[in-house]
Amino acid sequence: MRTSVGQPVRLVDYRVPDYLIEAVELDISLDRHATRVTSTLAIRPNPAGQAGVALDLDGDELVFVSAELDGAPLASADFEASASQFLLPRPPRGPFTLKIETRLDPAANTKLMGLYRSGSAYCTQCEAEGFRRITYFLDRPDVLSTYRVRVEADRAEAPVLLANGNLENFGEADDPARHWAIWADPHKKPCYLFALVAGDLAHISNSFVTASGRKVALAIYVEPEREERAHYAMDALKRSMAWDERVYGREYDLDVFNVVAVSDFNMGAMENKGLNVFNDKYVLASPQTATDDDYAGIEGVIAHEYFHNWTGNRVTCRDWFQLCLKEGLTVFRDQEFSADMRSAPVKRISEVRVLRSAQFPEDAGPLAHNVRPEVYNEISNFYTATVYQKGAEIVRMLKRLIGPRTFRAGMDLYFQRHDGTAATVEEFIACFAEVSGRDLGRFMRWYTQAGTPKLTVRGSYNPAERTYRLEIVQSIAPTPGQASKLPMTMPLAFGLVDPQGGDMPLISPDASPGELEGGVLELKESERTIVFHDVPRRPALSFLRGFSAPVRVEDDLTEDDLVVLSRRDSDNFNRWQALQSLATRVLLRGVKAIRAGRPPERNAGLVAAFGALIEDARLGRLDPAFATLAMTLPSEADIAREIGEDVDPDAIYAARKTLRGALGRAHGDALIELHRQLADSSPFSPDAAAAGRRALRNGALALFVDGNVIDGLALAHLQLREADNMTERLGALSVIALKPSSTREHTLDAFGRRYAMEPLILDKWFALQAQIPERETLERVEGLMSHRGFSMSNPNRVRALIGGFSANHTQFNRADGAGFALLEKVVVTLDPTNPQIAARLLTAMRSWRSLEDERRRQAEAMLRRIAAQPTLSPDVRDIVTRSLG
Ligand code: B3K
Ligand code: ZN
Repeated sequence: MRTSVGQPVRLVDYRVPDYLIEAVELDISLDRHATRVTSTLAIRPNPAGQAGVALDLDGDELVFVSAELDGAPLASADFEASASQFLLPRPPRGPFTLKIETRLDPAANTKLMGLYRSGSAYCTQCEAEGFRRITYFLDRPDVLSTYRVRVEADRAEAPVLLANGNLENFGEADDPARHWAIWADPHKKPCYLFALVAGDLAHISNSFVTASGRKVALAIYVEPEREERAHYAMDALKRSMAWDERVYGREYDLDVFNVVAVSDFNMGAMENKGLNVFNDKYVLASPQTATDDDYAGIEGVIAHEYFHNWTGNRVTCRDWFQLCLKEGLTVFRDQEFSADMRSAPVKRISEVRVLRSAQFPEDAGPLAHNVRPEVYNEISNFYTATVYQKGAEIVRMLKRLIGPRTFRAGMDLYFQRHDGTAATVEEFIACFAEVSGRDLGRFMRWYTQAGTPKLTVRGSYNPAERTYRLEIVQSIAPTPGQASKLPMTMPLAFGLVDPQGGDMPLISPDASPGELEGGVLELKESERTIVFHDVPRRPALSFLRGFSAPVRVEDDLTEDDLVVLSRRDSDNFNRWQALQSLATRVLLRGVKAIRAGRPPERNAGLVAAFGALIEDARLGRLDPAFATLAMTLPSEADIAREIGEDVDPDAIYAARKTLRGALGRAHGDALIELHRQLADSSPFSPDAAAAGRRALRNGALALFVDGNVIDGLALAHLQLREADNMTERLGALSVIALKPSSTREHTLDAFGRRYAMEPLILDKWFALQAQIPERETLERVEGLMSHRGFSMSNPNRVRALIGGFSANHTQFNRADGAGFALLEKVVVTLDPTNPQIAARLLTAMRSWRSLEDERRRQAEAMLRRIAAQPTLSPDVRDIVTRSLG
């Protein structure tokens, strides 16, 4: 499946490879500008492929040096080698050995794909198509090989030499200033899982004994002096290993497991076999440098990459269209892990917030695509919220539909049947169909139809008959290339909440036997009506408990129902949802009022609900982490998404600010008391309970400030001075930064100076300033681009400052287009050096069509200016073309 530039790759064109590469021997002699790579490939024709065709290996910006076939140099007439291809037009009919030498310049590799330099170390990133930037290869995930890798480097420059698998041998090179190590990976793997790291790195070590009694040596490598910050990641790794054994029966399968943290990385982390490479943001933590969210992020990403060892590595993907097979499934597994480690309802709410804020807009805009896409121009652009988060939701629904025991049986069958192979989504689903005896054909549509389904839900109570009638209709709006959609199977968890307390029994002749036992209805068609009997009084419908399907719901609940649910629902997710829905209604009316020149209403129900919430939190009747989320109003982007069209960000901002002000004023005393009560003098612990209390304390402070600016800012300064951890320090700094005051600039400067040598903390400082909802923010961001701590070549810095600015709803979407123009400048500047990050930044334009006229015009003009650039990377070209399409 070689991609010629500009040619889309299509799922229907998949063909098995014509050649297989059984074994790979790599000899890599590292040098900053002239690394020599000798690759010896044991190749044989694939009996299932076409016989006698040319061998066509992928390359990308490679410098060819020499080639040998079965030990003899190849004559120039017998092959073709260019930067992007090595072609053997007439390969031998049987097995043969091909040896190719290439030369690389890692120091000049700014794309951070292939072999590159990060700080003083060499490292690699191969997924999806980076291996071809190291050597010529069949760079596709269905070509699985064993690897033996000799790495050689200058001893002083790179005392540490790592690659995948187990360490086989090491020694001194002919040149005594250099040394080498040989790593061998016995497990067959696709080349995207290849990794090599070399440099002057420090490490911490530990060990894990597997369920069958094998001892695995664990190590985490970091920049020297950073070792102390790696212990939490190590702890998370050991918990992940134990969890995968306990919950999925999956053991680790090598003698060593190494993790390396690097500071220049295009993504979060990478699951290379036995040698995970991480963005240092997801490894390094200490109470002084990391927030509780950082700790949770580390736990989740460490688990995610570790879990890939089975879902991704042992069973990999046949082709990149199947990406969700490893990513959606592994996200689901890491979500379950974090839910087990922390509070499950809080975790679920956080997941749904991410899904709604990142995936729903993608699914509703021009970049919408199937969870399993059918065509792509640039695969790097498909590592999306749809593939990851919606992909995880599909697995979650599957588990709910067939039950946990059958789900586990299906997973066991999947591992047993596909271990050591490259699988497809169909093969995955077939395992569950087999163990459950169900036809999952309709369920498969979740993979093949883009767009978020909408459920219209109507409930009516008949007091004379004591019946409650529930009608559900599903519909999906057209998405690019898909005009009409078919109904999809989904589990709908629900309950009928008695306003006097408790759930009512679910009795209905319309349900299939056993269906209602777990309070889950299965929707299979576009409509379903069900009548419940013996319903003593009108219930409040608690629909889509636990967010059992990734859909939008349009219901007919009254605001009184929402208040009842927010207080009484046995499902914590829906208690949170009820308050969100109530606040959303109030905010939508507020936006309308503001646009019509009227003041927004003061909603007594919502004010009272917040009062009850704060009171419950103060009396310890609520999990603090849950109370924090319940107290968080829908974001500006959430409200924009609800409005859907003709969006005016300034009106949204004003409505939200007014409401927060009213809530902060109405409950000022209670908030200040809650804040005081949550002060914690015990030693710092990153555990979920302590983190929840800090989150609530920050939340109480922020809401208090919104209603009581002067007293609030004084309290924030006090918290900033007294804090002994980054969560409270940053919580205080945020409220100070987001409000104009005479002390703001001084406070921000002092923070920036204090952490001048801490890039990951500066990222927080960049992001925070980029989010200030004021007109001057644009100039501030431009100024920060020249800050000593900022670098356009570091993805974390760019994501913090520019990504942070694109999330600033009022300022990025400024009516004069200056916000879009800033993003344009960055995208065009970054594109030649790091196209992946440039393309990713540009996806901030994904909802441009929902803006009001003037802003929409400005957004379109910006996209057209980028599209008109004479040279663009395939990455940015793809995003801009689809965004305009
Ligand atoms: N599999 C990698 C992502 C690779 C992205 C390539 N553009 C990390 C992960 O999802 O675990
Ligand atoms: Zn992943």
